[in-house]
Amino acid sequence: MKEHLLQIGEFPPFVQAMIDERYQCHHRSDIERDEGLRIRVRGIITRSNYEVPADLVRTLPHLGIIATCGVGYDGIPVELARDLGIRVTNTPDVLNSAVAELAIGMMLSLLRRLPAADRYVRAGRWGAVQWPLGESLAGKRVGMVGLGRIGKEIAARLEGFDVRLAYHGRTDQGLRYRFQPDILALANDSDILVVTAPGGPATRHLIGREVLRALGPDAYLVNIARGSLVDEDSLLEALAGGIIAGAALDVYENEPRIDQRFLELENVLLLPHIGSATHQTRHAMAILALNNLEHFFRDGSVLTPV
Ligand code: 8YV
Repeated sequence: MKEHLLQIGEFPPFVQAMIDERYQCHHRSDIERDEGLRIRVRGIITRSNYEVPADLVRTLPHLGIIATCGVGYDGIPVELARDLGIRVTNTPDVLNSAVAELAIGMMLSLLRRLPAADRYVRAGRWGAVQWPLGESLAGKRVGMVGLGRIGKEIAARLEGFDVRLAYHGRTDQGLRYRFQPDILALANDSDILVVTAPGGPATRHLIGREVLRALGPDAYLVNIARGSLVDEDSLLEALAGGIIAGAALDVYENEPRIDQRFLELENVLLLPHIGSATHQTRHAMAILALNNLEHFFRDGSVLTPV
């Protein structure tokens, strides 16, 4: 007999097939129609870019585990889950490379204006209009805002690009990269500021008007973490007003209905939250999430608790 799960969010077809092979999945609309289903739900499977509402969790009397595909859990009521004895699991590490690779691609796309160069060729402008020079990544000062698992993977890859690395975070980790306890000082001393810190109330709008002004008119912002870390009104003002040179965003305060003002700007690269979006990575994340569920239903244990 398959365990019943509440599924929040859409999964790639191959992942959905893996889930359906093992579990009987219901969506929120199903359990709102049928109270009998509500009491049968013992687990939630979700993705880290979806929210698991606290009021929903409270209505599932036999819920024992919330398993997310993703490393972030800022959309999950973790404290409530803890109070109710509900395990919460994520999928750390298996997505580090994919996210780090994308961050490097975002930086190169910004500095060499790769999307605009592609459009220039496709528009038949090559030969008619000279393509403007870009910026080298080599020699740049890169400031990492947060140096956790993913930040360290980005930094390790950047070492091959002959950049100067520094980082801001809660503590000095004693690494070979310079620690900067003051985020304004880090921004002031960076050509590229890369945001990799976790989302949540503690980091909301960490990147605001002051940090952007400290970053300066020849510098760039890259956000591969969570939209909540950046005050988007300040960012939009900085991009439109030349306060910073440009930005590359994979995450936004409101996904997928992002602030339409971004679409009017040429100096921002807009990606649709694809940090972990590779076949290999999503497969590994699904396996880990399913292994968490399997362990829990077998003996109450989990592999990667948050
Ligand atoms: C997930 C994310 O990787 O991992 C995270 O925290 O930001 C998300 O991109 C994605 O939703 C796959 O489940």
